Amino acid sequence: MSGFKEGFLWGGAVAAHQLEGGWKEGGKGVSVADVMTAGAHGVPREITDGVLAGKNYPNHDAIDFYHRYKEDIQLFAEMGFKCFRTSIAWTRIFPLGDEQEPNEAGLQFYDDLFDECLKHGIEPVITLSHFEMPYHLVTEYGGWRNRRLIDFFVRFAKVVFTRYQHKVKYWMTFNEINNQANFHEDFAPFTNSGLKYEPGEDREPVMFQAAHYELVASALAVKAAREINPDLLVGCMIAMCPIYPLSCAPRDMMMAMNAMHRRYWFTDVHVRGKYPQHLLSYFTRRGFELDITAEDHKALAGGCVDYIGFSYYMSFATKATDDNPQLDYDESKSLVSNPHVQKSDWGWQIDPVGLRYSLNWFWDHYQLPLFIVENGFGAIDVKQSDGTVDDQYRIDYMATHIAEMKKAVVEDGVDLMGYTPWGCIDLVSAGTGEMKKRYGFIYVDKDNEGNGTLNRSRKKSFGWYKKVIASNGEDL
Ligand code: BGP
Repeated sequence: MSGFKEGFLWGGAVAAHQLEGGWKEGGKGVSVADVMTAGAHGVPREITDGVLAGKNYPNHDAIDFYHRYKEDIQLFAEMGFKCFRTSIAWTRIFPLGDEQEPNEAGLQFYDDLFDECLKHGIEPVITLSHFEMPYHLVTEYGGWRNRRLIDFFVRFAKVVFTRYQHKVKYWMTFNEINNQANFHEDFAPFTNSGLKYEPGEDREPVMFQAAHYELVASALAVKAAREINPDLLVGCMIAMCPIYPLSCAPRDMMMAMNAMHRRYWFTDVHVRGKYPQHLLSYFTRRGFELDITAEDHKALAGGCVDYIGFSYYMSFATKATDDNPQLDYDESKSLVSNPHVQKSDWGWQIDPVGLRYSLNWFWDHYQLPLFIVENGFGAIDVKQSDGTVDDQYRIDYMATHIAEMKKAVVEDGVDLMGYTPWGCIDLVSAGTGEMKKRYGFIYVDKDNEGNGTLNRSRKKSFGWYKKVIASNGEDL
């Protein structure tokens, strides 16, 4: 093959809660994203108990895509997007999460949005759950620590598969499901599973239990999609940060392998429909008694995904230490800085070769089509008086990543479906809640405090990406 295949899905990616706003419009309920305050550089977001007066919740209004989506899709079309990845806010369809009947106004919003995309020849690529589950499911049920969530999620999935089956072909179940492997931080497990840990609670088995219920729900959703319409393709979505050994010392190599096991076992379950033995052995060694039934095993085996969607921003590195004789990976303690790569302002290690490595790693392990559904460079952009932004650093980041992606396809033979850079229009950062950590080709006039006209303008990268798409990745 000389380049990317015909029909390669060039586009951009966002998530409902990070751009829609309209948090109370059209009957929408409160999601977990609506109870997270804005953070700042080095200051984590706070997860509050409900929505409290006087706090700044940036997702409530975000960039007002809810009202401005036609203008934004017009700009995506101008860049030549073939697809647009977004999520359906669960709380627009089931405001509380546990109702029997969906909210028609919410369903209508996504009908209109998808129609608008299709009008421009842009194919919607949809994530079912992207850090925005109904908050009511947290307060009433304890989030995904409760088995009952499986039914609520599958009901939601069936409703939207049925409704949009002729408008949306590509789906993903849970965004970056493996982030919650970092159970020592509050943010990742809360956004993924709605888990609020009790003080002193042994967090690790709680995380594994919640992840198990999510994986069963995902598998049942995949099965339901096939029954509703066999043309639908449902993938998983994994946050990929390949973990390198800091040195070639054998114990560092082993540590890195264990780390990959512990961060990426989720993919095994999604793709192969069963748990890897190393994890079952770990459960036994640690004495974890999880609620995993024979029915669950059957469900997992019956709902293997059609493709692997993944995000790629950076690589990690790890090393063995004397105080860790079993070489167990703990994401809050086991990572070290890689001296061979640069870092972004937020400390994210910039490693284009790691993308080629990741594509090969997934392909070797699973032989399923791959889809890069997030990649990009979060930076502080400076808007010039004419509204433009000279974001050459973003172009450099993406050009080097696309060049490595091309090597994986052309030289290594990886089957890649498409590429949707993250935050194709500036939006609220998930990790920090800031507006000033920007990823877009399109600048949105809004600051961290919520001030600004919300006007959209084209950055330098806008014209660059348009050229990349027009040349099918040849002109970088
Ligand atoms: C991924 C999430 C996105 C997005 C992106 C960038 O983890 O799927 O929702 O936000 O990372 O992260 P951040 O916004 O923290 O810079």
